[in-house]
Amino acid sequence: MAFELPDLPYAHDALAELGMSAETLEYHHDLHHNAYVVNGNKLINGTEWEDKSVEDIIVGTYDSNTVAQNGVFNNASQHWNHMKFWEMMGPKGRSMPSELNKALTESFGSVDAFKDAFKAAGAGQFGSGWCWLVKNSDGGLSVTKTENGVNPICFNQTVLLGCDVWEHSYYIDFRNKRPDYLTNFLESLVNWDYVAAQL
Ligand code: MN3
Repeated sequence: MAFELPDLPYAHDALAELGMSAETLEYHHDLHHNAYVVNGNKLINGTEWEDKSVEDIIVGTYDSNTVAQNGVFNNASQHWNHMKFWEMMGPKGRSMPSELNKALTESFGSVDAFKDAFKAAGAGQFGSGWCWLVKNSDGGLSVTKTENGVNPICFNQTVLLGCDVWEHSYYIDFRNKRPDYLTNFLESLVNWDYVAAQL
């Protein structure tokens, strides 16, 4: 299926007072995400992938033998990553549902320990990529990080939360301070109701 750029689930300026400016969302959603949609459609048009779901394209084109993924994978995976990323943030829902608090405490010892692990994964990703909270096939939760556009569905994991640590995600608002961006993401931007719903 042709990729389509979804509207943001909130106004471009809805997160500004929470630490993500309208300018960041104009660049990140309207330009960067849109480029993955446009370029992905050019690459899948007329191929075996043009009628497949974005998830099938991601799993079907991921190459576990290389860091340098192919163009179809990179654009499809980044399209998926960004669709989820917009949903994972919001102007409301900043208190954590009790079932998520319980699940995080069971897997990490405490919510603070989860947050420390998530921030360390994001800050420790060398170059562009993502950090994630995932559910494994055994039901346990883990924090992971991936290079560039790779995402956890390549590894049969369910995504609960992800944070884009490409420079385009934070340089307007936080300049080079990626750790501050990650702290603000967890403390002010995450829509914990969405995260809990993925459990
Ligand atoms: Mn991005």
